[in-house]
Amino acid sequence: MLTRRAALIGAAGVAAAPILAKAAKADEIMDTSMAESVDLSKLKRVKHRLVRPPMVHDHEQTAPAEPRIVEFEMQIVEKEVEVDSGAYLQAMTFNGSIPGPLMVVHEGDYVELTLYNSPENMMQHNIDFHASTGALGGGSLTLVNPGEKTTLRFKATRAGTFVYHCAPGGPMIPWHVVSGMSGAIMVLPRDGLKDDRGNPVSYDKVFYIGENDFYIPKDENGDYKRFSDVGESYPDTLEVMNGLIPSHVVFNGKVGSLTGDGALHANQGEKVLFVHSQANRDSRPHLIGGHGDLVWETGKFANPPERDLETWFIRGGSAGAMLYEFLQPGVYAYVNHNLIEAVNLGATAHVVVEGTWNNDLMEQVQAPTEYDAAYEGKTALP
Ligand SMILES: [Cu+2]
Repeated sequence: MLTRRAALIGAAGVAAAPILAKAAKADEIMDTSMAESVDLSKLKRVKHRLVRPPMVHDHEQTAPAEPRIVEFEMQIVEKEVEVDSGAYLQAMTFNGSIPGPLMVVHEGDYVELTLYNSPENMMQHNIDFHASTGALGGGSLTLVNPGEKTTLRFKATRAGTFVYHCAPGGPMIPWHVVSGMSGAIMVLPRDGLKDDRGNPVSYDKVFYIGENDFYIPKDENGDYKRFSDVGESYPDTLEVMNGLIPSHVVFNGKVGSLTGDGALHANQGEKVLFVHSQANRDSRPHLIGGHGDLVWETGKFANPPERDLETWFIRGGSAGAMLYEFLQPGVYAYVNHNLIEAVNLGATAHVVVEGTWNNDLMEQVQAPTEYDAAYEGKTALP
C-alpha cells in the first residue's frame, strides 16, 4: 500500500504537479482566519443519510419556521466502473455513485457537509457548490488529500436545484467532473414550490437523474482501453476529452442504469418531480409520451416555472426541475432529445406507470391491418 504522499506524487506523475501548486496558491489566498465568528448554537441540527440516486433522502416539502443546520456526510471513492459492456471508466465519485447523491434543504438553512477522501484514493479532491457563496463555491476550503476529511458549512440563500462538483484546480477540474464527480442539491423555498400563478404545488416523489458525458479511450483496434488506476488513465483520457466527442452520454453512471431492472416506477395520477443535472455539457430532456407540466428549466425556484413543455434545456453546469403528473399507464422513455445521445450513446431512462388506460386521451381506433391499396385508392402517388 502506498503512503499518502507517494500516492499523491504517483498520481501527480503526469499531470498533477502544476495543479497541486495551483491548489496550494488558492489555499493561501483563502485566509478566513480574521473573519468574525458566528453563533449558530441556538439553531436546531438535523442529520440526513444520503441515498443512492435516482432516489432521494426523506425530506419535508415545506420547512418549519426556523432555519436549521442540516448535516450530511459524503465519502469520495475512486473506483473502476463498467459504464457499458466492455467499456471501463476509472471513475471518481461522491459517495460511490454517479451522480453523487441529491441533497435537499430549505432556503435559509445551513448545509454542513463532512467530506472524507478515503485513504485508498490517489487524488486530491474538493467540492464546489453552485448553491453557495464565496471561496470558489467552497472549493478553496475543502481540498482534501487521501486520508483527510474536512467540514464545510454554507448558508443556502437561494432556492433551486444546483450542481455540486469536484474542482481541485487546472485541468484536474474537467477531468474529475467527466470522471463522475458531480451531483446536485435542491434548496426548496421554505413554503414549498409554487406554480407559475403562485399556487402551491407538491410532488409525490422525486427522481434524481444525473447525466454524464464520458471520454473513454480506444486502442488501435478500436477496443476500449482498460487502465489499472485513475492516474494511469489520465493522459489518454485527456486526449479524448480535448476532442470534445464523448464515447458515452448516460444517465446515472451507466448505459441502461435506469432501464430494465433499474427503470423508475410511478402510478397513474402521481406527480413526479424530475431533477436533472449535467455538470459539464448541455442536454435537452424530453419525456416521450408525456410533458413537462411545470418546468424550472434553469432550476431556480424564485423564477416562475414554464408550463406544458415538450423539451427543455439543461445548460452544462446546471440542474433543472420538472414536475409531471402521469395520466396514462405504460412505459415512458425519459431521454436526452439529441436522439443519437439517447439511443446510441446511452442517455435513456424508462418510467413504468401502473394504472388504467384512458381512451379519451388516446385510443387505437384501428389496429395495424393489411388493406387493398388499389381498392382504397392508396397506390403510389404520381
Ligand atoms: Cu475530485
